[in-house]
Amino acid sequence: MVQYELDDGVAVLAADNPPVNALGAAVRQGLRDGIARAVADGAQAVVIYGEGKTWFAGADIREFGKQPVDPILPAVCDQIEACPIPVIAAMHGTVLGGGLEVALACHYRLAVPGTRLGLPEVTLGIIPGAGGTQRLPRLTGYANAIAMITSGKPVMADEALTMGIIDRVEEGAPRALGLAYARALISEGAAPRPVRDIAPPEPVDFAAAKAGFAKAARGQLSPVTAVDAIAASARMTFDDGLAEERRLFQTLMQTDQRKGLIHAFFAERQVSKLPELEGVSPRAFDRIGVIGGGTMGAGIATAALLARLQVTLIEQSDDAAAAARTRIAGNLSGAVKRGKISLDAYDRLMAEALQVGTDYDALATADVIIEAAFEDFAVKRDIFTRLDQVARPGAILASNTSYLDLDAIADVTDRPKDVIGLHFFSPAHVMRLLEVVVGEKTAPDVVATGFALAKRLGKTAVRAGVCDGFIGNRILSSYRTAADHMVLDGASPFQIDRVMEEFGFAMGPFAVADLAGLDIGWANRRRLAPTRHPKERVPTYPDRLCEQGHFGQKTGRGYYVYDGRNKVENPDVVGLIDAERAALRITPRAFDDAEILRRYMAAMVNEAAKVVGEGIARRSLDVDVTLLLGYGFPRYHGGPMKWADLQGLDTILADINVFAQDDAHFWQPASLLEQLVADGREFDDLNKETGA
Ligand code: T1G
Repeated sequence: MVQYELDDGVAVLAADNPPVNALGAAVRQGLRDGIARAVADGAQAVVIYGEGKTWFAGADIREFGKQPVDPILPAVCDQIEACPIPVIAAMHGTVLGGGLEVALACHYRLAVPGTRLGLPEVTLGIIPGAGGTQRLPRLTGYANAIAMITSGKPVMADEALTMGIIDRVEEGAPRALGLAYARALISEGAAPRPVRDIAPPEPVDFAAAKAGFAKAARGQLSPVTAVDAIAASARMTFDDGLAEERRLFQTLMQTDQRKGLIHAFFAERQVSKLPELEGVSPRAFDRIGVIGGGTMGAGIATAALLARLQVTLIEQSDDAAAAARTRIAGNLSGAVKRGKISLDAYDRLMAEALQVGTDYDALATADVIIEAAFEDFAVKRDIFTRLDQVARPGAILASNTSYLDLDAIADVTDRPKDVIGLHFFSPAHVMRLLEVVVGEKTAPDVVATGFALAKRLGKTAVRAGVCDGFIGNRILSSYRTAADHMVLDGASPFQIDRVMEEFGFAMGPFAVADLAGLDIGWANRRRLAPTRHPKERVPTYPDRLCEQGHFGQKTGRGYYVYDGRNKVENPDVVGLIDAERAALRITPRAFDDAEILRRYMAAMVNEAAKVVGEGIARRSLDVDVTLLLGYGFPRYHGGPMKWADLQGLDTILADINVFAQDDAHFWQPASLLEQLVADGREFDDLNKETGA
């Protein structure tokens, strides 16, 4: 994994551990042996570089939680730094985590343009554990070091040069550049330059920095702990600082947050890998059709344009078509502001790649047509009937429905095998999640095309089966119902929001409802009313709020009253709730925060288990990724099913059985949950069984 070669007095260590040169045990041993051999061979310098697409992209995450194998990375870094001859890091690709720490232990650092350098450990629930918190500040100062380590965000090579992290940015092959740099250093008689010898910079107000991150972290430990480790470098000797960093690193390694974040890392990479799609080729697609230019349609069109696809958007009238074009222009200019595209690209996309009109015939050459019209079956039936007439044979007909029966929509056409659900999340050109809803008759290559399109759009695709609300919205309606029940029985919606925000959500369920628009929930309640089970408890006070024209943020009033970015609890809500309780003869009782969290999460996990048990989601990691990317589930909990595993499924089931004593209709334990508890297994075992 690390090839050794002596090139005219310069030892060259070539790391070759695809796909990302992760610093697994064999690579660490290769570095250790390579450095020792270079010294033994009397080399004048050492060049380290990575074969393949990148320099070391960090420690091998798959080794986390397992018995460490020597040499551990800090020891390798110390050995490199103590090497009596200059060691040069010649970098390209993604220099991340332990990979950057190895570079910081080297004496001279060069990178090719476009290289990204960062310490993303906090995004995995840990901190740099091989000297990053001690060496980086010595090179770039505390402000830069704190910013890089607590955000986990990489910097580009030219920025790293300006920040003093690296010495050179040069075009060329890393090996050749490294050798040239080594020869120049040898000719200058340059000596090793251990970073540990640099005095720590002027301290900053670490306490203030820490306080700032605590709020933003919403309960995540790693960014805050990272400040503690960095601060140690200001008051301790280098070796004591290293030891303190290691102590804090080990502490975080033991946390559930680390397990949750590592699970999220691998789940996001696994979720779009479906055994059923192995060997299935997607259909070609370059021309995308979009039906409907409202918020969702315009967002979908924008996502396609940003992916350099040709887009034809159809609206019902010229005015509506013009409004759609304006919305898309607004989305794209936002992308210009964020530096995602240039102004030239903006002009080209608006002028050449986008067609907007009212004539369905313009869709005759489209490869994939995505319907994003009003969430009403009759509307969708008419659209799919027309699409069936105009779309070319082999074109894929997709619906962005978020609730409706995709099989019923497909059966409107003579080509149900070409029909699929592509459920985007608002704003569709920003949100990463895409539920790929597979109908009973959807052909495998149509599914494969759905996943390929998602990848092209930069989305993370999750396969979902057909049921009311698919994966995400079905689970949402369950934990929302549990919240509504608690309000009817005595809890305050504002208390519930606070508890879920303390759990790590950016917003509690009632604030989210205000953001999404209370009219959406209202329409959904009306849609479901005719088929509602008599034992279902559905509050009516939200309908009262809507009848008064209060739809949340968009009307300035909902559960909260909004004044710009400020919001305060809407006192009218309390009155409406009291009135409903009185009408239902409910004597309200107190709910403590712990019970609110247990009920809310039990409802989420129980419904998630039903969704996996019924095969609507293939694996529990599919549910986790859906809730993480589409519903703001706190990433450091790993997703509801990972969280449940870490809590212990038996405790969740026990809670559900207790809650069922009051309401056996709502609290019906999922048979999958009961089975796993009986077998002493957990949701993650299911992932493993599918090779995840
Ligand atoms: N360890 C193990 N496997 C890894 C890995 C890693 N560090 N990085 C990527 N992979 C796998 C990944 O699961 C996937 O596998 C394949 O490589 C391609 O990845 C002491 C302890 C480098 C930017 O956090 O951010 O160092 O799915 O699909 O989009 O302080 O991977 O094909 O089977 O993501 O081109 C710090 C994590 C570790 C970097 C490439 N390092 N990786 O992105 O490909 S902690 C990181 C990434 C640490 C020290 C501490 C990205 C990437 P599979 P991919 P990509």
